[in-house]
Amino acid sequence: MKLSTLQKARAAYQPKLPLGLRGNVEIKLGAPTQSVGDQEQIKALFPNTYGMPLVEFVPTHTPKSYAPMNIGVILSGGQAPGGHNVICGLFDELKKQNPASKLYGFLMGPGGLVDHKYKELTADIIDQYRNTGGFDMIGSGRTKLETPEQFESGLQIIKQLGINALVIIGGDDSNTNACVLAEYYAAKQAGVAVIGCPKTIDGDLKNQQIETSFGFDTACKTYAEVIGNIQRDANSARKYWHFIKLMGRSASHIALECALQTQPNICIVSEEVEQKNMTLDDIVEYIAATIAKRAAQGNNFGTVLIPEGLIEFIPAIKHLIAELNDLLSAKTTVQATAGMSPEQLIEWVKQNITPENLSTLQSLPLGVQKQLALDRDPHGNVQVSLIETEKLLSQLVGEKLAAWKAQGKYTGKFSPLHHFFGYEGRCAAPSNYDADYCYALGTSAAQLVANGKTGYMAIVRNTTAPADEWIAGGVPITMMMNMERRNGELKPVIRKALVQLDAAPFKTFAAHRDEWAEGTCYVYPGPIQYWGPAEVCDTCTKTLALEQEKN
Ligand code: FBP
Repeated sequence: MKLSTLQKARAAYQPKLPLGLRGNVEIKLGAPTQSVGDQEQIKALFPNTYGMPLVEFVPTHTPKSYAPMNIGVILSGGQAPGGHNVICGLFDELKKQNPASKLYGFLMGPGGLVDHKYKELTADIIDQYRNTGGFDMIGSGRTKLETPEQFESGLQIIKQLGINALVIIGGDDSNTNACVLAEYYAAKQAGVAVIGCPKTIDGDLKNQQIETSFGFDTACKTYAEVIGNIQRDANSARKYWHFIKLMGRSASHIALECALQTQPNICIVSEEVEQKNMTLDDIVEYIAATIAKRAAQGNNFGTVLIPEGLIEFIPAIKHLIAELNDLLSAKTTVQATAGMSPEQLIEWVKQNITPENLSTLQSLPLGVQKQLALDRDPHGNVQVSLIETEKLLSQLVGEKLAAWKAQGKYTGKFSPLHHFFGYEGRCAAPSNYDADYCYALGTSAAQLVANGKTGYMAIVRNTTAPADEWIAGGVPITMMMNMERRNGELKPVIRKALVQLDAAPFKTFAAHRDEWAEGTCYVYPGPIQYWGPAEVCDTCTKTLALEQEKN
């Protein structure tokens, strides 16, 4: 692999570790835990991994000896900056504990475990990926680990390679599955631990214990840089309205963080749309009204940030999707629609949903109808990254402005341009924050394994303080679970963290948005910096800073 000059220089960066993970490490156990909801049901489903205590790693003068052990690592789901550093931290700690230990990477996601595709990760491989973006060291995938057949197939290769623990680096769904796997192996006394790591650019895997999921920091800074560049262009040429969709499958954390960093004219927050019971037309009206107000001041340009998951939060569309999910996952539907073409299937769907949902479906362009009715990812989610909400909104806004023009209510000029930022940021070279955070997560994961833990997620807290003061440890995955309806069935899942409308990040945005809408208050954050003053290079996201301020 040919490295760029920047990559070579960046490879030499030594991620900062919390004091608690630097030298000899001791484990401190907290009180027993409870799940965030549905305690009795979660306890019954996870008898071997429920109620375990929180774990913290603290420095000690007493050296400890570690027997050699083998760990298997899996990258699961969408790429997020810093994944390679989790593996590097895991590798370095494992070898530090005992140089005879081995790290195996399962290839292309959880499927690699099931299909026995793996490679041993040696120092020469690891060294090529230090502080790099991407998941290409071992690849990632979205195979869902959920059946006993998959677990048993995994166990065969685990036994063959003498693996003591699996570390699964993933989002909420993957960590839920990691917990199911941990429970399965624990119940069987299979002698293999399962540890999770909180990954996703979406920022929605966070709670009392997890401050943020890794990758959110770098992805948002990357998008904010480009949004800033677009805003500067818009403010220079003064002729385009830019409709910018931002990734984030469900929650609007990325859009909100980018808004806090760049101060656009408009940012839609899905969670607010849902809370205010807004229709698609309400959103269109709000955007069009802002465009008209700016036009009245001679400003026929601006920026609109749109969260990727918006469509699923518009209450009428949400009801429609809920009915479609139940309908499409029912065994009777699978039998009745076997062998149908997509066109036949969509017709069948239209004949089998309630009149109310049918009229919502038919109010949408055909392409969006197909997306909602047909395409699902392996976890049963609508593939929102494929729905062109930015174009849908700008088309509807254009129609509304044209109608207002005909009525003499609007005299501006509306020239929209469209962007979708998602894949551009998911593999960016990690910011110092993500490089450090991920390396510490990997180190923590190795410590959890060394201390005989299973069913835990590696965590690092207090990350708004200097890295020395970060607190590393583990949280039982069952602690983050509740029961939710998925594909027509109640399932134990990690509770997804949506944008809280009463929390500081949204409140800060809401306090300023009217000023940003009519004025031109753009901020141009510029590119991520790796070398220079700490206030430029080592800052966290505004979301995290604002959330932690309250504590
Ligand atoms: P994860 O939750 O697996 O981290 O993935 C998140 C994400 O990046 C979303 O923002 C986006 O909707 C989705 O992945 C896109 O999926 P794919 O990579 O399969 O196109």
